[in-house]
Amino acid sequence: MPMPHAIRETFDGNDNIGAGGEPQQQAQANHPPLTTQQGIVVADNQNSLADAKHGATLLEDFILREKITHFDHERIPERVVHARGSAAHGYFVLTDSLSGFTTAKVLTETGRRIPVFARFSTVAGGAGSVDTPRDVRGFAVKLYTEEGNWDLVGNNIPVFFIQDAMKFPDLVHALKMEPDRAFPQAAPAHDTFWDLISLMPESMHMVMWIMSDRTLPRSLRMMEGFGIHSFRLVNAEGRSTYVKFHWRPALGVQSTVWDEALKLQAADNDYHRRDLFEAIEAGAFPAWDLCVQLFTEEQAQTLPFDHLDPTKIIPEELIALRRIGQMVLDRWPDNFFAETEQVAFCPANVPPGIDFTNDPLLQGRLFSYLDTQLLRLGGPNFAQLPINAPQCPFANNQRDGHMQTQRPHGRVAYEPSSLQADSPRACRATGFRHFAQAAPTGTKGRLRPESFADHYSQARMFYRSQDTVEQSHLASALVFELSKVETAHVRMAMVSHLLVIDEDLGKRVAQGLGISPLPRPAEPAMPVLNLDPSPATTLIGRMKHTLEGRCVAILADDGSNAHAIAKLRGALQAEKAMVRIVAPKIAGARLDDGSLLAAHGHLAGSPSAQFDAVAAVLTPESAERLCMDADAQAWFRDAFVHLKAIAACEATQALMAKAGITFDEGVFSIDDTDAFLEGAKTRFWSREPSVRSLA
Ligand code: HDD
Repeated sequence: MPMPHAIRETFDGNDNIGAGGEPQQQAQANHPPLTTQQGIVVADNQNSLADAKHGATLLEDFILREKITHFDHERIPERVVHARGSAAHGYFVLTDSLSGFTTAKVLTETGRRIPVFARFSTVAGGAGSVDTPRDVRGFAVKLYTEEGNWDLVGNNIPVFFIQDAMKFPDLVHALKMEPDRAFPQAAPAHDTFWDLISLMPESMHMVMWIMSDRTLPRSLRMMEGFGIHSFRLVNAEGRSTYVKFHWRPALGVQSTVWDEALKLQAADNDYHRRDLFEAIEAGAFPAWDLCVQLFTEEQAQTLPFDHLDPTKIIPEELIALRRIGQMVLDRWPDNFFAETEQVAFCPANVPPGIDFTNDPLLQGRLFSYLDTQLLRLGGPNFAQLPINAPQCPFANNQRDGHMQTQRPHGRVAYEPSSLQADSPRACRATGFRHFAQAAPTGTKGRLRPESFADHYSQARMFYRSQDTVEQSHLASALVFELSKVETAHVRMAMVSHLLVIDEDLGKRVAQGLGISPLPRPAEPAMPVLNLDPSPATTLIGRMKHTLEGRCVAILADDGSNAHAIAKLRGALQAEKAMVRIVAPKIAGARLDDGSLLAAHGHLAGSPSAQFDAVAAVLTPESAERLCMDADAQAWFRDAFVHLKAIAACEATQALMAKAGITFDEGVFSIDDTDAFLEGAKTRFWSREPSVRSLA
């Protein structure tokens, strides 16, 4: 009797597919022959070569050996930091020329599409770790300009932990899993991290940012990106202007709440990667504005801090952002390994007209990235990989090495030469010219400028700029993190720093940790300034009031009202929300008009943490049944405690009551579509004190 499926195994040799005929897909496709790496066509890709049935496998089987050897070598070392990442192709278009400031065509020639590849990453976790831990996100963009590759290798936070690259290995060793026990994975909440931080006051400003909701982005599409360091733009006359680069997401900034981020780790390890993939596949291409802060040496001298110190921002309120172009990501990579994994960024990759400053962190980075790629990608020819190769003509006299894929011709691999007319030559007119910076005078040594000594003023500015909800989140995050620290004196040391940043913050955290009496405040090297607040550093007030980019779930079951669902779905989609149907069974729901509504996810596997707002259209019978279901209760309860808008029909009220939901301004009747749509564009922060106690 034939098997019910199209594919049936056979056990007699060459062909493992057949069911009284090839499956249709097989028949229509035009498959190229499978070959070895040497181009030999393979006849049987299922069975090893043996000397008889039940016999020994023969060493002669070159096909088996090649296949397994290649497999054994498939992994390359993962990045020592930023190992977990997701990336996409796209383009950058300049809209406002900086021609007076730089010769770089990418920043002067408007209207051209420059191909880009952008990779977003977490820092601490391994390549197979989760997407939503509390962590800084890498924001690296490779622009394939016609004057060579420009890599803007930044983060979603505008400052860094340390002032000097010398400390980077210590920072990373302290941050990553502890070397004896190999945990925690992908999380800063442990002793070694906070031990180092508590002994390194220069990191206090960064600590404020990482304890804020910035490190819990709702989506990679809703994060800002920052080049962090001051770079230089250099114009045709050789004049330099300082520049800081900022990426601003078109969808606005948005973060999750901590409990939601934790639940997302359980619900979907790949939450951010999937979100980016699905958006691009759906044609909802994420976009970011490229903005610059431009300033002169004279302006820099008037700032109350040193802009060459990467633990400092220049508040937008002091030097405004100028929007100069937009990046759009519109194509998912064909192959994760070939592109996302093998892409090699390096802050030293800049086209003529962009140059570096003496920021000591930047200077160290200029060395580190090329060095790490040599190990990670196995030799000096990694720039020839398609994802890394420039998309402009390139030629030099570098030769040989592992995995050389080019076939340079001729006798000449040196310069100057007189033997070969087409050998490459340095070109003064268009070549990279380093900015002729006057060397500062002084004495050689392991030195740090006095102007780098203020570690607390901007930390205070950041904390005091946040609104009260954000301050509570930040204080609660510190309590959570430090509660995971087993060593009491490390907790104490951190509180003594916090008391300097802001006394109230220090007291809140001390109370949350049960520390009494308070430790003595740390002793800053210089007086802490009360800088003007910078509202641009906040998140909540700057969330964009839109459904675009957001995802709303509708819970339906057999018998649900087809009209109500269609009406709500249509209204949401008209405002560009992504709508996901959730049902108790993945086959979907048979609605009251007899139609089958296909489900995107089943209830137990689609927690509400994955959605920005939820709605339910149920029958009384279904609601009663779901009252006994813990997943259904959690679905509503979590949406409520994650401060999301909820719309429900009359029948669902009993289930909501069972889930402990009390009616407030964020809970709507399913009939009040307009109000729900407005609610789904935001979060109900006023609900928070009723659902969790914050520090
Ligand atoms: Fe770094 C990777 C961003 C300081 C050494 N870094 C890496 C990536 C990002 C950043 C986004 C991942 C790129 C990708 O997607 O492949 N790093 C930063 C920022 C820093 C910073 C914004 C401070 C402003 N990094 C920094 C220092 C050093 C490094 C001070 C060493 C002295 N970073 C590396 C590295 C990595 C890296 C070891 C690991 C993998 C790689 O380079 O390609 O070289």
